[in-house]
Amino acid sequence: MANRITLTQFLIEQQRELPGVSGTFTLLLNDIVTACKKISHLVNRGDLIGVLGSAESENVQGEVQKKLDIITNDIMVNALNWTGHLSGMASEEVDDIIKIPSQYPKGKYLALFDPLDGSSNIDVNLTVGTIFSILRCREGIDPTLEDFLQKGGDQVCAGFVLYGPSTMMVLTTGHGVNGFTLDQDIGEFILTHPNMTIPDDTGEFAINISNQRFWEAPVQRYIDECLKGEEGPRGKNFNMRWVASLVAEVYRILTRGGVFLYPLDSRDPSKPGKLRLMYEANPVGFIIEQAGGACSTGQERILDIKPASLHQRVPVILGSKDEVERIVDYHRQG
Ligand code: FBP
Repeated sequence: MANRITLTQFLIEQQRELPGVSGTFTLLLNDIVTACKKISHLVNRGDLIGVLGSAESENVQGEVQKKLDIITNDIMVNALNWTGHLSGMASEEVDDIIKIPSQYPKGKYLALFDPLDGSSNIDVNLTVGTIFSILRCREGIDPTLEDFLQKGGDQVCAGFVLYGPSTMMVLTTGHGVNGFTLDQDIGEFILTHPNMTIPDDTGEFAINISNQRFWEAPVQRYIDECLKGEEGPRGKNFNMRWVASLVAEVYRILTRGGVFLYPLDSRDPSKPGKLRLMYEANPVGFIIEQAGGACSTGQERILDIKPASLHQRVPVILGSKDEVERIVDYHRQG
């Protein structure tokens, strides 16, 4: 344990190696860390403090919100709006851009977040998380929607926090992927998983198979071949997992490889997928690529998409590069 470093020390040392860095970014990340520590505490206490269950209200996605969806959103907003590092925010739980109150200075970054990912799991005590994406912005302005609609490839930083058996943060600033475990005794995230990388090959897939009848032919073909195992064209057996928490699926893939699909399906043509581009697909896509994996819609690289709206949904296929490329190839073949 002796030489393990804290997240703050890691960031400061990483920033020292980068030209022209002011340190504001490290302060912004520390604000996000403080918010996630508060959320970790609340999630852990659950029914002891009455924060489980539904809030009887709907978000812009038309989903019934959990009490913790709203509470965690407020924690993120209140931890970030006064600091002077941001010009604006966007959240899965809020329809429009979240403006910085006029009494506070505005900074040179934008923060986009899913305050409680996997919220359908919160009442059944399974892993949930917070996902965030940081973009650059002209300093001191009131940002417009156009300022937010930047490609995922332009992200400055992306991360997620897992509230599971242990609380972990996974982070990239475009220089690889590192994992940190929250030491509850000292209240600090400690670097425990340096330079996380995803094996190119895998024998594990994750998809909600109950939607199979709605999938397109390329995904039907891919999953069918996996299920046929060593008797089939792949000549090897595959295992399946589905946690229904994107953060948990991505962390498993960062740890032991695998491929995750929430593909396009025919249920509702106005929704070309379930996951949201700006605060789910883009941040996990950046992390996956920085760890040597790939992230696609099946037709195009997620990080190349020019966003059209704040809560835009996209099909997501991510993980071990060889499998993602095989699925993309099946789409090309039609
Ligand atoms: P939210 O919980 O933030 O709405 O995220 C969506 C999500 O829960 C992902 O975390 C997960 O991968 C997926 O939806 C699960 O979908 P389904 O309920 O269809 O299995």
